[in-house]
Amino acid sequence: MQNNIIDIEKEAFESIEQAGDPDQLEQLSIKYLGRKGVLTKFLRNISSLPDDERPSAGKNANILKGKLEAAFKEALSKLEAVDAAGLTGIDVTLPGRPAKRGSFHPITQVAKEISDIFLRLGFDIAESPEVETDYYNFEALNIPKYHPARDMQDTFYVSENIVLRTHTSPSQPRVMESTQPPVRIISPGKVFRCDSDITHTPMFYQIEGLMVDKNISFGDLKGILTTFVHQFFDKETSLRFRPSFFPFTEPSAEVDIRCVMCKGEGCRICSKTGWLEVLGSGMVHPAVFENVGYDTDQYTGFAFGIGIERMAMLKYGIDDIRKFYENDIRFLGQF
Ligand code: 2NL
Repeated sequence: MQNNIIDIEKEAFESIEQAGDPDQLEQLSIKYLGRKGVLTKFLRNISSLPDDERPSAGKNANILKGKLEAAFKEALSKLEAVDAAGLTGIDVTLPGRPAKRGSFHPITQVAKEISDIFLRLGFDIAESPEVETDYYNFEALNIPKYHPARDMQDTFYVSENIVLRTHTSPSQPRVMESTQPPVRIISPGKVFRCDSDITHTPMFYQIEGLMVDKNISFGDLKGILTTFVHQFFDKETSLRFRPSFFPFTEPSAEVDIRCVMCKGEGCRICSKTGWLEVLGSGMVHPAVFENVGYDTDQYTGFAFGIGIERMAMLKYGIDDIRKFYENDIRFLGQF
């Protein structure tokens, strides 16, 4: 009998502690103290106990009755206070919802990744204005007036002699004018061309590179760009150097990699050729060196240009360049 009253007390206090609202408390109060309640029944049964147990059982049961009445009162006022604070139904011990963290734009991430590869190879970063003179954007790079690359359809003209730069190359003659070789720089940044479809946006990002010194050969160009492709994609990526033409390099070469989608089988992405063009490059044209005052008998160099969106599209299998600039958080949040 003694044990029984202790069990009732333990169970009752546990239930009171767990009660989440005044209704639950009311039910518990009926369960223990009501006319047919656990404690009431216990008191009623005392008369059937042996003589020597009756006094202490009655006393203990009455003490418990008092304790429970006080406990119900206290629990009810606590719940009402929570209610008054508008916190009903909120478990304040639950961990908070984590705040959403931002992330770098995929183009920023890829630009940094490409820059880091060249920084590790000893290149420095050179920046220059997005609004550029005709001279640095075209003339210095051996693109004369009336060259097709100057076509009004490609270039945004600010005035007759001022353009939005169509490549980041202008930072390179700017550096060469004021520095003697050796020169080893990359120029990342925004460029602008009047063009818009699934592979072109009027603003896009480029990283150009330039290396000038005595005895720089086409072998150095191949070595640096092969290292770059192996670090950016992976060491197993095959590549080829395909003859091409740019006004500012001679000879010129475009770099293709084995198609990342079909591994060379031929698919829609690589137009069934098994190869994907990733960048343009070449040995700097002597006319460019003459424009900046470099001695073409002493110095040679190579240069290259990488489209950042194109690299990001190939790396992540994205088929439409415009996705980068629609600012859809469901797309951007995946990187
Ligand atoms: C491409 C091609 C290229 C260069 C950029 C360059 C810069 C100087 C001198 C010579 Cl100062 N060349 N830059 C050279 C070859 C190709 O870019 O398709 N880019 C996305």
